[in-house]
Amino acid sequence: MKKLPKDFIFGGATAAYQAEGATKIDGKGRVAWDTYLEKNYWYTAEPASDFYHQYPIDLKLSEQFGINGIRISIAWSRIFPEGYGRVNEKGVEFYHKLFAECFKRHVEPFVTLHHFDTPEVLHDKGDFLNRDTIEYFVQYAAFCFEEFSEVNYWTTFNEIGPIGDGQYLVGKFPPGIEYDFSKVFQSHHNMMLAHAKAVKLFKEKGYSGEIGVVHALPTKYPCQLDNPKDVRAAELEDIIHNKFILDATYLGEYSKDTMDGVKHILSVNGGELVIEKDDFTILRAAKDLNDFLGINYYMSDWMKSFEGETLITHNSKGEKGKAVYQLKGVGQREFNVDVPRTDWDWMIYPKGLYDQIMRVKRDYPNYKKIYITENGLGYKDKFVDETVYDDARIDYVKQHLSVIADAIHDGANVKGYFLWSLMDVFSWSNGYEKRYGLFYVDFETQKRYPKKSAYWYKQVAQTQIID
Ligand code: BGP
Repeated sequence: MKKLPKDFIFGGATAAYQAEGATKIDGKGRVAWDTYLEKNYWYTAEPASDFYHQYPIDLKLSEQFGINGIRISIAWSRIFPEGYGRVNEKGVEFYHKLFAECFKRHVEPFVTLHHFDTPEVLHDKGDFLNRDTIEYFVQYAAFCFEEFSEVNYWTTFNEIGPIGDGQYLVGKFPPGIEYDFSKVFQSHHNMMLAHAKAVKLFKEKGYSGEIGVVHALPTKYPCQLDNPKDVRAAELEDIIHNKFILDATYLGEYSKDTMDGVKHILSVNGGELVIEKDDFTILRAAKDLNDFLGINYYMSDWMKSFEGETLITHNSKGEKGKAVYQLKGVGQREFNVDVPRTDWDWMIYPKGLYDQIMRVKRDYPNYKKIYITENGLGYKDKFVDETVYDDARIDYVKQHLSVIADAIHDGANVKGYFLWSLMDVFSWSNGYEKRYGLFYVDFETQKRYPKKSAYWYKQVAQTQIID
């Protein structure tokens, strides 16, 4: 029998833009996604899950289903419609009400300041490639720390890695630029500076509560362990997605291995990474101040050597086998390995989560604790009998909880798990068809229906027993 600790958090995760809807009311400013979805996709962020109005229902359900933590993000543009300057009081009021409801329902809010939704005004000026945005982010963070003193757990950013990748490599996030490695690393670097500055400020001002960052950490394996070229391909992929930002977070600089990899990738693909004089001083000042690391983990990848031009085909409609991912000077993802994958070509490999947790413990011993802040199965759920019999999701979550228990047993300090997603939300580049929730959302009526997984999760949360 596998069991998780008594004080373990069994949470559900959400993000403002994917859940709230209400993009045009109560003074909210535009974000780049508003325009980008209208132009490039077959859906928009309206109505999303109408969390802006339905949150009392979602939190009531959370309480009923034993969920004792929720990841929520604040929409920066609800507070500062132009990114800085004028404060929108209605936005402030909304989040106070939302947090109060969380506490009323005994669901601890873990609050993220930025979950992919930079205000459009700042995005248009280069987003985090423009260093001014770093300062505007810190001002926004400072405002939130002061205003929302009821919050106990703060996260600066959600997934600095996938933001850079989505915006400048895959090109499926606004502004939709493809294959620009120098922008990828620059965005990662600048966002890490913003994180470090916000953390330092939080600690210097002596706010109560904890602060950390959420990184997506997909594990990278070589296809053939005895092929040095495959091994190198996996190392380089790991630098792009994981090691660069982990180094920035916990070393306050980039290790020699990391920088060698970055230089190699930029020498092959062109461009540069600009690191200014004081940047490492800024990163170092925060490296030991992170109270926790959030790990989002969905998949692992198998890498093999590749000689050729970059080509990425994003599988946005869940047509299994459509994804192509090969990077010049880096390597190629091999999907044809003996591992199950989702319709969106995400390789399901729970052991990858164990390996990633143990890697953080081994390579970054100044980490204090870990929350698994996202994990879950994207699925084309079938709604029957007013529910979804989502055994595949139960199986997925069970396997991942099980390796978390193993990691704890082996000495890692993991304190909680947030299933993505609490209720169905839309997926950034895949729409409303890719569902993850414990609660099925009828997007027409906005009614919620607990799925089979919700009943299963409740039992695990109550007993801490996984199987
Ligand atoms: C993470 C994001 C979430 C969520 C999740 C699932 O990268 O933090 O916001 O979207 O992935 O991804 P997707 O919606 O692409 O399936």
